[in-house]
Amino acid sequence: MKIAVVGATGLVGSEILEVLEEHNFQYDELLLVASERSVGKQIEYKGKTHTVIGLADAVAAKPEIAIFSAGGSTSLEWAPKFAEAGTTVVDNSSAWRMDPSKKLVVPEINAKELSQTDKIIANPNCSTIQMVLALEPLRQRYGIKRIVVSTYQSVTGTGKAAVDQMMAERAGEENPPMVYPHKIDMNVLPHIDVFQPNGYTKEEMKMINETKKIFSDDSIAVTATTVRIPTMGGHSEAVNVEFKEDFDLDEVKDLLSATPGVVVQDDPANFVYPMPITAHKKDEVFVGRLRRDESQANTLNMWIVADNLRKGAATNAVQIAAYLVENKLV
Ligand code: 2RA
Repeated sequence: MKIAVVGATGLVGSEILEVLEEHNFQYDELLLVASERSVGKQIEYKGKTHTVIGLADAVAAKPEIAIFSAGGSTSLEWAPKFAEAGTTVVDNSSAWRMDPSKKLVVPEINAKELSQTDKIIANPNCSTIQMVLALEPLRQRYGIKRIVVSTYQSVTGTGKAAVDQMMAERAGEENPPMVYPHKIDMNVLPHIDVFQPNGYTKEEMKMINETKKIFSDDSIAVTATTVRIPTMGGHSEAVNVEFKEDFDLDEVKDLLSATPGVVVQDDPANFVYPMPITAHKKDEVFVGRLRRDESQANTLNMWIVADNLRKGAATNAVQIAAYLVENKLV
């Protein structure tokens, strides 16, 4: 088993390496791949020095699996080349997510749909993954009519340069390089990714469209407001979900507690609720503040937090890769 990590020098790339090690993912050879400017760079990993190679060399090496986190344009150009060489690509970018011929996979929900013929598999957007994972057991039990979500997203979702902007502002540096159109430290930006003609941002449209695709249900109404906040540990989401049938709050807690990958943290009397600072570096999705929306029938309010670089990116991708291996799909 030869596995390639494409974009190995980025924030998500290094998280993928950590998760592969923590999950004890078995391989014979690991290829660390990056763009031309990082080729030749040495990376210490699991007591070994790896030299970063370029994309063409990685295609020629014919790995069984390539986990991509190198941005949409790299994926569009290179994922098909890997696929043609027989490699199965698990792609973290948005390039293939809404392509009807590609599967959009959260393993706990829809990995069963994967087959040997899926050579490019899309990893959903981070803010979508944590929401759908927490909603899935409730969807199965009560059916979902409508979701209203507002997010509070970590700067790590933008990448290292955004973390640098925030930390430079915090340190009081004059004129730090700006990734966002405004200051991010001590601020909140109701703006993630590019504004669309309908007034929503691309991030908001990803949450809307990807949710329907993962649940294979276009009848679910979804609306989203996505917001960047000056934090690093993970993304938080206030979710208001209207079910088709009425629910019992204790049953909701039991269903969520029994869901692999979901942890309920809901003890307001003792100030226990999910937070990015406690979700940081964890693979699970944390759910709390569970309460009935008293303004509308069959409607629940919940607070969902996950490390966006873990379940929102690296962990989900590594779980897809593990599923492919376990089920002999590569
Ligand atoms: C963000 N969803 O947080 C993005 C990263 N994929 O900006």
